[in-house]
Amino acid sequence: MASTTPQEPGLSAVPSYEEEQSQARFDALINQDSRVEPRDWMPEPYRKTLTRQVSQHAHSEIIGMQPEANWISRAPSLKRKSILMAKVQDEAGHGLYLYSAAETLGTSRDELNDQLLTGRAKYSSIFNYPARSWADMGAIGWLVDGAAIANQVPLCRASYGPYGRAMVRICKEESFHQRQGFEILLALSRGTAAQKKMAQDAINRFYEPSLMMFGPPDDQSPNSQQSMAWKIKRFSNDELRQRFVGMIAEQVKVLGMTLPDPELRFDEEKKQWIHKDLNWDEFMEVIKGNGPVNSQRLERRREAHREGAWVREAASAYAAKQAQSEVA
Ligand code: FAQ
Repeated sequence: MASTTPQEPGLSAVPSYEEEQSQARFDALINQDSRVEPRDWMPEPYRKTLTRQVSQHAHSEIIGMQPEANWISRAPSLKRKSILMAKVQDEAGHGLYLYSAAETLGTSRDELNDQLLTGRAKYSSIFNYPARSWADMGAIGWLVDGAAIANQVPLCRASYGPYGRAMVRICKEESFHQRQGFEILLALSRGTAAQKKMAQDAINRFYEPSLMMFGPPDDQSPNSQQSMAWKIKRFSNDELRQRFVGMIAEQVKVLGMTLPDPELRFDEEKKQWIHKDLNWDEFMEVIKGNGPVNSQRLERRREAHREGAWVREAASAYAAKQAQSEVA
């Protein structure tokens, strides 16, 4: 049976008997669609790519709280305010499950957090765009959480157990988030001319960045092929993007709004949705840190981390006291 893992350059060309056996056990788990658990041997490149993806995902959830948290105090009613607060809290919870999953791969949460705060880690490009109006809360829920679900439902079957299991709960909550976003837009679409305009403007601004959440086109995605061979990813970036655009092309009709994409159509022959070319130069700039609000997002995160120092100190002091009283 072919190995799921290519030989790393620089590693000894002749693996030992034990190494071969470990790789064979790992390959069997992957090929049988079983799960790899933290106790199992895994090739270092598998551990590395999972740590990369899961921690980037965790950072996205945490940074992703900011655009919406910014609107809690300006929500148009008490009901909208409490729903938005619950959603933002959910995102914090998702970040925590994902950091825990990443920690099972051997990198501490402190180290992962440090990578984020020092700008060494990526997080989703989408959160580097500002949320300018209340309608953006609708567009974020409908388009951003919608794209997140389309991307993440297949991740519930990811080969790494702790990641797949975390995704099950996350997807359930994201699905509620998407509905609340759609419902905000639906209410605006039935409102005054100014409210309709605000909703359309939000859709126009979030359409393209939400399609970019799926990552670069397949022929420019260095990680996809190997991640699919390891059954971390189950579909390619373009496959998921097309699936998502097809879903929203139908849903937008219910809103009586339009997507800002004159080229959007279903190709009967190829049986797939075609959308306009996306601005990948802009995407590359955003993931390099030069998006509209990258520096603002990171600065806010650093500030929140500084402000939270006393909580971490108090929690450590309490844990130390508890440990002492258990010894006594
Ligand atoms: N933004 O080779 P690929 C949410 C990077 S949902 C920034 O294709 P891969 C919920 C990529 O990391 C959002 N960077 O990479 C929410 C790689 O860089 P590296 C988070 C991106 O991993 C909603 C390089 O480009 N969801 O937060 C992006 O095979 C509302 C080459 O790309 C997840 O993270 C991007 N959009 O595929 C919260 C889902 N795309 O590391 C609050 C899990 C690519 O080599 C409010 N992740 N890059 O230096 C995944 O499924 C994958 O990691 C992809 C990228 C599909 C994102």
